[in-house]
Amino acid sequence: MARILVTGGCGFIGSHLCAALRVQGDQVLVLDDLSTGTEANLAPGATLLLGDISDREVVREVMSEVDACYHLAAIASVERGVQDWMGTHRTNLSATIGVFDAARARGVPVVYASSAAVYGSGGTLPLDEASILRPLSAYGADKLGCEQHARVAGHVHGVPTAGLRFFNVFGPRQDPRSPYSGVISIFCDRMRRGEPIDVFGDGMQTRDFVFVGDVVRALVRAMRHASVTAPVFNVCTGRATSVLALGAMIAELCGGEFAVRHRPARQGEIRHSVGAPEWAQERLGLGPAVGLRSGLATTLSWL
Ligand code: NAD
Ligand code: UD2
Repeated sequence: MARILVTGGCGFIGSHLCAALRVQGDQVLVLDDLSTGTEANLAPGATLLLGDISDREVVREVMSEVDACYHLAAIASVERGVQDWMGTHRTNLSATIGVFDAARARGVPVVYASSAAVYGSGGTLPLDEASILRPLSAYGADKLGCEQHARVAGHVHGVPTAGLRFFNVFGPRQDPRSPYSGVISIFCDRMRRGEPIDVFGDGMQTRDFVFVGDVVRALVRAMRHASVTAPVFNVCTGRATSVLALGAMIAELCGGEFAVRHRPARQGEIRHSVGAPEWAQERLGLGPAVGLRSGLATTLSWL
């Protein structure tokens, strides 16, 4: 049984990860400030320490009690980075450096959440781990900063890390009520209530939607690959879906019509995003990803 720290363990992805770690018999300590997560998400048997990842003393103290760390706490929204550039930077990059710094005292391995947002635009699709990195948003730039500081953590301080570039993650427990939440949770919630959906821009932008169960499998496997060489892995499906096609698929599963209100395109928005999953699937020993339709059906049945 290992003692594991999960920052952001009361959030969407973190709560699923904590549940999986408990099932495999690990002792789980969650550090979360409940800014977007909820205590109701805390996995049975996990312990919650209410605190801010920017508080270096707190992070140092909890890191001294564990064998490994998953660092997922962040302000997980491109849009919030547009509204509050410095504030999101403090949580998304500075606090991550604090996590690596705390890990170096005992060489605690850290698996952390990066994002497809590091690729930005201009790369050849599908994006693989060697593709050009040109983030368009503060959120993407900070996630790229996390990857670069992970290399420093390994090279200078001997901290083993692995970064996972999640593409667009969806599934149960993604909060549909936050305007900053993922598009799938918002569309599912709206259509369930018979309300129109808002589509930013023309709706022909594409995303690679990956089910949360696949993300958890990648996280669990990635801990074995944490290394001072600071590897990064795509977590994606290789399938691109436009926002309008997504709306149509959810409407079909809900058995109804759907009404669209077009809104101006978001600032800092990426037009097309689809990843190449092969290298990560092979290295991490992962099976094929859950299909979008099947993942959507699971998500709708949770709502
Ligand atoms: P989430 O908002 O549901 O979870 C984040 C958790 O971190 C929440 O429980 C929140 O309360 C906590 N948190 C935020 N700031 C904190 C702070 N200063 N101190 C302590 N706790 C804090 O988001 P999520 O979708 O589960 O995202 C998890 C990670 O995965 C994030 O790093 C995010 O950037 C990354 N990611 C998510 C997606 C996605 O599609 N959901 C895609 C790429 C990367
Ligand atoms: C980015 C990252 C993703 C993750 C996420 C933060 C990319 C490609 N993806 O996701 O990896 O880090 O940020 O958790 O960088 N949309 C609508 N109507 C809505 C809501 C969204 O049209 O009501 C559109 C939106 O304009 C975008 C798409 O849906 O084109 C997906 O939006 P999102 O907010 O779910 O995620 P995105 O792509 O910004």
